[in-house]
Amino acid sequence: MSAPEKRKKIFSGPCDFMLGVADLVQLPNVNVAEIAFAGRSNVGKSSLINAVMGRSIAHVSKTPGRTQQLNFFNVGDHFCLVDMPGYGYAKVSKTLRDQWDQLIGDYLRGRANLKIVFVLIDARHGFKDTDLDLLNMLNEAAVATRILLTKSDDVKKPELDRIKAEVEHRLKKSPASFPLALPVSSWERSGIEELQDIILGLI
Ligand SMILES: Nc1nc2c(ncn2[C@@H]2O[C@H](COP(=O)(O)OP(=O)(O)O)[C@@H](O)[C@H]2O)c(=O)[nH]1
Ligand SMILES: [Mg+2]
Repeated sequence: MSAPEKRKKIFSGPCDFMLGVADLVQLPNVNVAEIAFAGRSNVGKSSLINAVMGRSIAHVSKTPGRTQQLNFFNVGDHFCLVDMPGYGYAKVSKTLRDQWDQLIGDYLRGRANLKIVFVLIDARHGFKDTDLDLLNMLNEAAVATRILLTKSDDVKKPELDRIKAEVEHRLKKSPASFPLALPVSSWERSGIEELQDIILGLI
């Protein structure tokens, strides 16, 4: 099967919501590869997941910081897509932040089939402290990580190049992370096929 055929088969095939998990005891048993997406609230995670899957599966929210659960989707029994709860929203209480740390920490340590966590970073701003906290957790758990620079349509090329270089420089301190960041735009659908191919290479 050619690469475009394979892409079409998997990313246009069935994609079913399995469950939302707020507590680790509820984690499903998954026999296929697990592919997760994480990022600050409002970074464009839902839009990107929808662009990758070519349909609306993740809720594009105007009120960030609310979903505190891991959402599992079964993509045609080929892989399991995990939408991780957003973080870094200023108005969230310390209790909720602690819950997030606990849930994500336990999740990252406990998943044998977790192939990669894509960490979404706003191409207009680069890393924030909370992103670096997550990178540290991913390193400690030795989970493969790859940075996606979202909303790249909204930054001029020289600025995008500058932020990308800055992010990649910081990644030298993150051995679990792939050294290059991939710019994406859900609005212009740029970088989406590359991202699909990365996923196909892991499942
Ligand atoms: N310029 C631009 N804006 C985007 C893009 N993707 C999402 N957004 C906007 O960013 C905001 C947050 O998007 P959403 O997908 O809900 O982010 P989430 O909170 O991370 O799930 C919304 O206003 C989107 O319209 C993109 O590719 N380019
Ligand atoms: Mg969202």
